[in-house]
Amino acid sequence: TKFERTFIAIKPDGVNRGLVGEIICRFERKGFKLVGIKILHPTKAQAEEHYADLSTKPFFAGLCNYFSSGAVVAMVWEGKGVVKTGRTLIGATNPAESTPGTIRGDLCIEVGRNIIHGSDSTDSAKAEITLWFKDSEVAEYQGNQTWVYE
Ligand code: YYY
Ligand code: MG
Repeated sequence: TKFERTFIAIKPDGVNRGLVGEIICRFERKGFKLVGIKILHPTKAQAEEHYADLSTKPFFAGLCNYFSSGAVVAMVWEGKGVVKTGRTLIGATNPAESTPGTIRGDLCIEVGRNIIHGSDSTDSAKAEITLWFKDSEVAEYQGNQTWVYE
């Protein structure tokens, strides 16, 4: 495809708080294209694999318990600069420091309940999309790109 992709997951607190539509809306209205979406309840092992880079951190066990504690909405979003701009839409890791106007800045309070995950680089995006999605679960379609891009 022409544009890069990122992996976005609405964590169990975001799903249980009914913030799925709100979060999708922010990516959609920006102009990014949703090319993969599903809801699933991750196993502890899936959470540990997803967050493997953080396995030495003191919060790792709590993080994996939280991530596997309920349903997660896993998504693939596509667009120019979507990895970096997606992180900007999400806001800083600690919601106490996330700017108002960002997803975390507007919708949550604690770092351990920060409602959303987004890939932090194009390399991690590729790895995370592969971890959570089969090729057949990602759709190609035209979308509104002739109106979003010059
Ligand atoms: O990519 P991002 O989610 O913004 O932060 P990471 O540094 O990758 O950490 C992943 C996840 O771990 C974070 O969203 C919340 C949790 N966490 C935590 O509970 N306590 C910390 N001090 C740092 C991160
Ligand atoms: Mg991260």
